[in-house]
Amino acid sequence: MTAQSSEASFDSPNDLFLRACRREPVPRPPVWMMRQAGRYLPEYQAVRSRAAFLDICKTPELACEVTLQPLDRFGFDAAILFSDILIPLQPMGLGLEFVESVGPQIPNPVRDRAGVRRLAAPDPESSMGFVMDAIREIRRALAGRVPLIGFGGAPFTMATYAVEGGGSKTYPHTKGLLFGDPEAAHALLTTLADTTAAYLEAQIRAGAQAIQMFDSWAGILAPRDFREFALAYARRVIESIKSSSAYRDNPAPLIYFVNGCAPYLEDIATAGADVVGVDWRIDLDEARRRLGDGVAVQGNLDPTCLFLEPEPLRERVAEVLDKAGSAPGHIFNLGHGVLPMTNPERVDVMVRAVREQSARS
Ligand code: 1CP
Repeated sequence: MTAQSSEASFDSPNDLFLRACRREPVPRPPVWMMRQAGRYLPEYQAVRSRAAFLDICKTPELACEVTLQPLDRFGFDAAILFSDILIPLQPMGLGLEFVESVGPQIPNPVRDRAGVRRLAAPDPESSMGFVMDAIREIRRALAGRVPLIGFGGAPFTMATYAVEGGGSKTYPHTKGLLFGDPEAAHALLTTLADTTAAYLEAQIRAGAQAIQMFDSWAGILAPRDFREFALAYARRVIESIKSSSAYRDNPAPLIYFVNGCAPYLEDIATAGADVVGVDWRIDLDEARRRLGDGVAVQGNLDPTCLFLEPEPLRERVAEVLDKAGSAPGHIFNLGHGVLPMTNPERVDVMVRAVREQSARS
């Protein structure tokens, strides 16, 4: 187990990530990786062979153990809570199962107004207290080593699962609802936004030091539909969090990640987030130009670059750093989650390359 960062000690906590989120100058860009705990790691598979996925999420000691695994192995500059964006769908009354080699299944999808009216607005502490317990447990275990990121799904991405009943490639039911009954769609998105805001505020109160909102599937929308059905509700969540007492006590930076963000960057800059997560389909110099200097950026190596041999992989890392430029406010990450078939040794190559190349420049 290698690559522990020299900053990551008890006497000098590593706050590079939080400083970069706030666009303060840092000696090198911090690095972490979306889905950094999970199936590509043999030590995660070992825990999974003893416990079902949802049981790991619901058992704070196990969630804590797998959250720390990638930090111990690679020395990332931030930890991310081990959980799933779909957790709130269960207390909302939609049900949630993870079926082996199929993926998430939502047994009671919502496809009409009556279904939207039946949705519960769960109290996060009483219905998802295990998430807040996991956050407190992870903060204790980290003891200041690196900051902890909490997260949730953005309302539109949550709606795709609530309406389709699982993952999808074409989203026929979701688009059917948006275009066929926009009023019902807006009611659903409002409920999801308010549930998400309360849930993320509870995470901040429990000790999450930054929050990432994943809009993994908003990239399927035409620009006007993105503004109406995705951005408006991401903004509603962000405004609610920023006016909460949890945020006043602990102003955790907010990251808004849209997979396939390139068509909408000017709009995304107005969401109110402190950091914008950028996928790999656009270069970071262009993304930064279009976002303006009011936000930091996070990204954006193509996750399949981790299948390359070490030397071409290092070149790809250098390219991302070069496009990000030297202005403050860049957090190195992949452009989407690490893929399950990734060789962990390549992740180590990537992390070392970020450190070495930024030391050179
Ligand atoms: O069998 C298993 O071990 C389950 C696989 C798995 C894991 C490890 C799922 C099912 N979720 C997770 C954890 C998870 N999910 C994390 C924590 C991992 C980490 O430490 O980094 C996070 C941040 C998520 C977030 C998540 N879940 C997103 C947003 C991120 C993204 O990749 O866009 C999404 C879309 C989900 C839904 C989901 N959960 C699991 C799967 C396989 C999926 C995708 C389903 C689909 O194809 O739509």
